[in-house]
Amino acid sequence: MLNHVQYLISETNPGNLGPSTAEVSFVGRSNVGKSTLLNALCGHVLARVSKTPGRTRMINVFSAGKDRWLVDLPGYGYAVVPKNERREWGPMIEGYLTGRANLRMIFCLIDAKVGPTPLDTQMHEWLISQNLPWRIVATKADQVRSSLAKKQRQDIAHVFGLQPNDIAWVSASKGLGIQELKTEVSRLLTSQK
Ligand SMILES: Nc1nc2c(ncn2[C@@H]2O[C@H](COP(=O)(O)OP(=O)(O)OP(=O)(O)O)[C@@H](O)[C@H]2O)c(=O)[nH]1
Ligand SMILES: [Mg+2]
Repeated sequence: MLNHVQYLISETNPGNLGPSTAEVSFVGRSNVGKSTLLNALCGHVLARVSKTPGRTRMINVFSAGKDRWLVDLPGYGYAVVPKNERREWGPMIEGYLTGRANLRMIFCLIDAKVGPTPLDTQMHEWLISQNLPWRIVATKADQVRSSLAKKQRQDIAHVFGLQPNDIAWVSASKGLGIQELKTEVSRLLTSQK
């Protein structure tokens, strides 16, 4: 079902978004690879990617079928984004994440090489406090030397109280783990809750 994803709408006010039947979203620090992963999952370029962080400034909604959404969110932790936009980030993202009745999963992206940053663990704790569904995805796995990958995956999982196999380990540029994640997203968007 992810082969025919189309851009639907961009919003800064989550209150303006209409209802969906099912949706999944992607959160993480700026530059972690959210937009790139979304493009890889869909097999074509949809979301804007940039060499400079802070590219995604709005809630960008993509449709994978009638009222089935994939939602690309602006990243956190990028200081160069103008102050007023940074101030708006919190209410915008929090409003979105807490306001969606059919949000099936929030994929929390962590840079595989860098590991979780304090802002990542803060976001994770906040999701738990809100009782929202989350899943950890380590991105840019191609950047981790293969001799270190096993230990790094274990260490990242440990920070979130998980086993290595509980986190997705992906590389959008090399295609690693993408098929598995596609299957997972398709299931989330089609299942009867
Ligand atoms: N090596 C490698 N680089 C990647 C991968 N995925 C993304 N990148 C690069 O990381 C940079 C940021 O990617 P984006 O997808 O724009 O990141 P984002 O999380 O959407 O960033 P914001 O929109 O600023 O929040 C780009 O230069 C990508 O090419 C990957 O799997 N491997
Ligand atoms: Mg982006």
